[in-house]
Amino acid sequence: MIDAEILERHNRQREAAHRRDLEYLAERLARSGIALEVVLDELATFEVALPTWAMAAGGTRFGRFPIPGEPRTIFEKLEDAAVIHQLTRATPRVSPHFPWDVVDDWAALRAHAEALGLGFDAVNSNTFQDQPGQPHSYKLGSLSHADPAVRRQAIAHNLQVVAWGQELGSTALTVWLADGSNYPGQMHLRRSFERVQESLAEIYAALPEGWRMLIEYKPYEPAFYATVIQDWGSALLLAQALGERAQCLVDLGHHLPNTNIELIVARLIGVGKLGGFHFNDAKYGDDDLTAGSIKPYQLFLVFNELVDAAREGVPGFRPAYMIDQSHNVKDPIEALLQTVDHLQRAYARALLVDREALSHYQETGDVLMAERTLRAAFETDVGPLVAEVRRRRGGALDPVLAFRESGYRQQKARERSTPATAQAPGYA
Ligand SMILES: [Mn+2]
Repeated sequence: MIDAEILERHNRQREAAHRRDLEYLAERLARSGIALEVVLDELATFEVALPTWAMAAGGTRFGRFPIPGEPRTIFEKLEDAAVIHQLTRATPRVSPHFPWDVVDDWAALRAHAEALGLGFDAVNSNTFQDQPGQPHSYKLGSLSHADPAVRRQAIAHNLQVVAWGQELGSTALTVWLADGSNYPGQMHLRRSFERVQESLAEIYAALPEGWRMLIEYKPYEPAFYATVIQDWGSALLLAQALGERAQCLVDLGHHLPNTNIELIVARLIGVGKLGGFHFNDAKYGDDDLTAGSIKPYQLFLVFNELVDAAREGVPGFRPAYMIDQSHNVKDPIEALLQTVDHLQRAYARALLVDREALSHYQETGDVLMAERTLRAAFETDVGPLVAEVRRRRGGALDPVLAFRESGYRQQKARERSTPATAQAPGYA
């Protein structure tokens, strides 16, 4: 964690300017009939889970450039996650990935997280790579594999992941499958989907009380011809066939270029099947860039649908918000601090949309004014709003700068200079 004095000094130095910015914004919003305090209260409810796999430098198939001080174990990843929560006050949970995050002592891991003020969000299974010593290979698929023995192994892994998740207090399983084919003829298109559905049904039937299954789709990669769960339609078919506790997970990077993602979000909300998000951004494919870095207007339009559904009180609407990014050139902690800020800004802007006016313009066919209503909210500088929410909850006015002022990374570069030999808990 960062020294509380450093954080206090950071906020003190910026407080006067921040107050002036906030007063100006409050006055502007009041002119539009929006109460600052109401927006602040709603904004303070926003929480997003951090991915354990994004705490260290990512890489591409060409290479990886590690940074000094990056975490070597799940225990160290949690330490870094705690710093992000300390500065943003919006990331109280982490989403683990198994078997990457498997430990010998689950009670120790849970206690470590609790001591850091963290809990666990959805657990992720992994049947997209082979693990040392596993009897069957996933080279040609897992839950869709033609060989029932491979399917059984993949089902057993998912059940094991759920059991590990129970140890940590998680209540959701995210399934993303790499299953698919690289060449026409390689895989029976219909039967492979049926086999996935049958396999998922076995996992679904074994879900503990209160658990949800989140089904993630992706158009291509690593399967370059046909992916079994390639789009929201496929994920929705599976979720509907499985039952009420199965829902779809929208990873913003898992769409072909120019796809209208907010429309997909609206469709899934409409049928009660929006389970959650993996936030990130993309220019071309599954680029795993910082959320809101490439298409901020799209991110706002997605949040506009979410706020619209929340305001309307759509039954069963409680999507799980998670981040799924790969930080290849930015410091991962800084990139995640920036991501949380971008998400909060998108949410804040969506909260400012004059929904009554928008509805009126939609009903009366005033295209220009309807669009202008959305843009007015999008173009509002909501920086002071998100900073104020952080300040009130004990976070930093400017998380990235506070992080840099703290010298946390340099300190970890000294402490984490030797390769980890064991996943020994770093807490006492
Ligand atoms: Mn994802």
